Amino acid sequence: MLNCGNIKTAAAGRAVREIIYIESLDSTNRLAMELGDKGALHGTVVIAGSQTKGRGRLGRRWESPAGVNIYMSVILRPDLEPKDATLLTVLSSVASARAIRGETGLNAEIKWPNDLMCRDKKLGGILTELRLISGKILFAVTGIGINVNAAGDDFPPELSATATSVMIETAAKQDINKIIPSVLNKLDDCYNNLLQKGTRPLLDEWRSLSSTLGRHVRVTTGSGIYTGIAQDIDDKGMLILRLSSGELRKVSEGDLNILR
Ligand code: BT5
Repeated sequence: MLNCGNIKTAAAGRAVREIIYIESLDSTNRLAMELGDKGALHGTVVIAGSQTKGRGRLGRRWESPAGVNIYMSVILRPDLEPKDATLLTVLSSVASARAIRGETGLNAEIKWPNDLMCRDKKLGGILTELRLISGKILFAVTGIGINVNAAGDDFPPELSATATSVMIETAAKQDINKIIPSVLNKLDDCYNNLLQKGTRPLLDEWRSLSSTLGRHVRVTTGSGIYTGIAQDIDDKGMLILRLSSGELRKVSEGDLNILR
């Protein structure tokens, strides 16, 4: 059971302004966008015990069984250009992977652009949504889904080969009440570092947690499919691919499959 009092205490004194916990919700991102539109402050956090319409990218579904995982969205009001907004996904991925590593010892990795992984299986995902006004970011919502204590049969059969959880990987039940404040505190650290020191430390940390770099990958984007070696990410969070022709190509979005 989630203990909001403990989470608030553990995250106290940080950018976290308010934590809203709802037992069952359609989607924490949906509610956070609504609250953002009503003026909710930077650092407002929405957490649900389960989601009936958890969102992935491109209208996909995020499986959100009750009481076992983390479903959390944070409202941010960053001074960033929309073209740099991928950095918010980088931020949440790094904070989540570090929190999982720190609290559970599991070697969580990041697969570009938004996946948390372990042994090439999906442990979680990030969905960042923006509210733009006159070409500027009014606010952003970064949604974090982490499979913590889901058992194999909590996933639908079509995900059984690709999804995993911290409990499955460590063979031990984990304490969600410790992982949530750790993610929030690390998100706060990374955000402050980004403001004070720029993108470099964040991107270096992403590189050290990445399961993608150096691998032979296929990226399916809205404008084409590219195959090559994942060479690096740039200072906006775009993936730099070395194609077999030797040409370097940057991709800003897409689905990445690791080929070998
Ligand atoms: C994501 O989308 O990975 C972003 C997931 C973000 C979820 C959080 S939960 C809190 C917040 N509120 C929301 O409503 N959403 C955010 P994408 O890269 O498009 O991946 C979606 C795909 O992952 C699906 O099509 C499935 O194949 C797979 N999938 C769905 N649920 C999963 C789960 N629980 N674990 C692992 N894989 C899953």
